[in-house]
Amino acid sequence: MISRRNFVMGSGIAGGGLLAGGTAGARQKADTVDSIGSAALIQETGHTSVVTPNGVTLPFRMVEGVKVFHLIAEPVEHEFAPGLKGHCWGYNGRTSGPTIEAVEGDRVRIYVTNRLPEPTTVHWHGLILPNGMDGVGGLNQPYIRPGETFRYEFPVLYPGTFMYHPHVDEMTQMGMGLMGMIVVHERNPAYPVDRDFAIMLSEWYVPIGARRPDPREMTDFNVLTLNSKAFPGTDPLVVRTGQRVRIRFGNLSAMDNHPIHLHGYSFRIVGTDGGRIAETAQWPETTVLVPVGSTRDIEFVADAAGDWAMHCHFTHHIMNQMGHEGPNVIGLDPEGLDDRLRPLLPGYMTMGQSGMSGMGHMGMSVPENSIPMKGAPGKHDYLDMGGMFTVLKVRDDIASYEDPGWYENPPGTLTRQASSEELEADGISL
Ligand SMILES: [Cu+2]
Repeated sequence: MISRRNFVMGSGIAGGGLLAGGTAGARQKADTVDSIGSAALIQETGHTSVVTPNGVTLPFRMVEGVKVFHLIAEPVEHEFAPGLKGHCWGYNGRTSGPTIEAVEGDRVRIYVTNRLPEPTTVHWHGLILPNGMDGVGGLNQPYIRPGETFRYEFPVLYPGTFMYHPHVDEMTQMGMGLMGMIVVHERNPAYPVDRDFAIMLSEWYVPIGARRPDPREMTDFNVLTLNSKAFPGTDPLVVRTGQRVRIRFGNLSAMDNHPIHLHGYSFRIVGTDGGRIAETAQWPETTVLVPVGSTRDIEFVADAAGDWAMHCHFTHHIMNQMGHEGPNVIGLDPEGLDDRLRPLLPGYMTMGQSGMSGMGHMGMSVPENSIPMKGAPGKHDYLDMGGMFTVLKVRDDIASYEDPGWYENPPGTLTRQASSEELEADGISL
């Protein structure tokens, strides 16, 4: 059997190309994708195109059997969530950058243009490729200096979930938003799904009132994002009941692993950036830990309708720009204190003495361009979370993947306040 390495070195392998193939298996066209690239890909393999919530797929052009892509690294204006905009860096006008989709056995050529104020490169994280295409500035190649365009070309040999990011001044460039996902589909899908999502996890420090993320921060990240969006800026994941679902997570945070918890389901962790996990080695989970510099794929059948939360389980990662300074006032009786402080600080109000809930929605004024602890109105009450939070919306008989609104709970399946008769009947005295 040919080794992986030899396979790469002898890579005059079939340059991908458009195989004949009907559209029978084409289930869905991603709404955000350039029609040339995505339609060709779906036609070629019969697979479901990847959906990047809040994001897009990078279009490509077929040139003599090679898929040609163009990435442009450049400063971008980015909205993390309503209320918070930032001066970031990204690819092709956005952070996270567009998702690159290819098919096992393709040959890809990726042009990278540098419109940043400093040198960059691109590393294709997890792909098995010739050493000179690996993108580590200084080690594998000269820097791509401002204004220059480099040309990378290699075969994509294995299916899976990978990432791309700079490998020059990594701390600054990733801290400013330069990163994206790479999805390589199987040529003959052995594990077909109906809905296939790609989500990049990352973390930022945006000082309150500032617009430029500070990439020097080491610990106190205050904007935690899914595809560079913090809740309530995150798009929901919309799925029809009964569909097979894959969610691909990548993590290019500076310092934090993220335990991503999905409500309502038991899923299997089926892949890493090293490849598919053998079925005998998969086990059921409800939380998947996505370490920095890794990808994890999960799969499940969406057999339970509802609005299911999906979020990082670090509680500080479902907050936004909450300050961590100042005394702990939980349990404090503020009577008298506010009266004494108001002559000095007009409008002063001690906050947080009964916990932090409520700080997002009591209409307090916040500094311009900031989202301290902000959530969003939910169906039943205020949803006081931010950061790495989104909703998996599973619905019967939906005709599109537009946000279907809030879930209507069937009669008798919604928690409510207990009546005194019920409490008495069950022997509970208050
Ligand atoms: Cu986290």
